[in-house]
Amino acid sequence: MRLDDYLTNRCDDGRISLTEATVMRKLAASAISISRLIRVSGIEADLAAETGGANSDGDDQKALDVLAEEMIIDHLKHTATAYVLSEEQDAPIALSSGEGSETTASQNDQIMVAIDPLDGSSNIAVNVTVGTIFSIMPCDNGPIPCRGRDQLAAGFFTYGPQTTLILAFAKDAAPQCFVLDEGDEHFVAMGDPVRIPDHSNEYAINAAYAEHWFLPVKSWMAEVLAGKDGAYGKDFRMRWVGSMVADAWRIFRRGGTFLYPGDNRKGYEHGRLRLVYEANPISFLTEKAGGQAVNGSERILDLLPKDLHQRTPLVFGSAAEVDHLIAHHRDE
Ligand code: AHM
Ligand code: MG
Repeated sequence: MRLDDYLTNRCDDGRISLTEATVMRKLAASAISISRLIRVSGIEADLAAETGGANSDGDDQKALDVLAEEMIIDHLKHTATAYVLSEEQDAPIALSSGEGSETTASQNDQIMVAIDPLDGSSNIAVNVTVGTIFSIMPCDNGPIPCRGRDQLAAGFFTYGPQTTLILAFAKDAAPQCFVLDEGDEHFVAMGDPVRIPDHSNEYAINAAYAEHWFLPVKSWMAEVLAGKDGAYGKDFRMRWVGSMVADAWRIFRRGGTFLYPGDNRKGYEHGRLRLVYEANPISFLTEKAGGQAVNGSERILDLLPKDLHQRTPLVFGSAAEVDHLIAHHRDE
């Protein structure tokens, strides 16, 4: 089934509003443009941008994450999106739905979209998967992000060997995966709704920071490394792409645990990932898929964002494996 029909069905059965369907169609259209841009000119454009380069016409070239953000904003103009919150911007971007709006949303229906336009963008120059993360939120009191549990929808695209999408709306029982197909014109549903297996023997963490970790993560890691003869009682494999979207896609397809904890490097006390742009949408999808997402001991979706760019430690994935990590935090 095409994404278009999938959204129409959800509108028809009242699960989502026309506003949400329209915004999702626009996000998909912008992802198709970003995917093409990366394939055609990704590496050259990004390298040129790093050196402040210009193209053959003498135009300044922009880094791909800025181009990706511009594409998304252009697509969301003339929808009921009142604000875009972007990881790349200090302040919310106000959009006026105004004339030519494709939905008839009243002021009350207006929504807000938070985006990480190109997650893992440093990986483009080495031809490794990157992606776009989005969160659709109500916009009742201006550009103030809601708790993760109150998101209307969330998902992410990956631009890798395949261009993919995983998506869930608030009233969905589980997320659905899509792949870009049919001459790169349409997203098509892949298989059944997503369910993350409760158990896994794969984890993802940047172990280069091990000496800086706080005690709960150190003691969890010691158990993991002890393998089947230790307290955990099983052997593990490690995977770390360095693009959270790529690690997350793998976990949604076959289970596993992802960790970007806080550590005692200056500025990393709360990890690296942003609550509004990264942790909330990933955690929304994770819980819909039967997994768990926490900052160590607290559920990510219960955290109240205090700052647009606030960071949070993030652990998500297979429910039983995340339980182990939570137990280490309680023990400390
Ligand atoms: P970004 O949004 O600036 O791309 O940063 C987020 C990325 C994640 O995709 C990835 O998991 C992490 O940063 C990698 O960080 P590190 O280089 O510290 O391992
Ligand atoms: Mg990111």
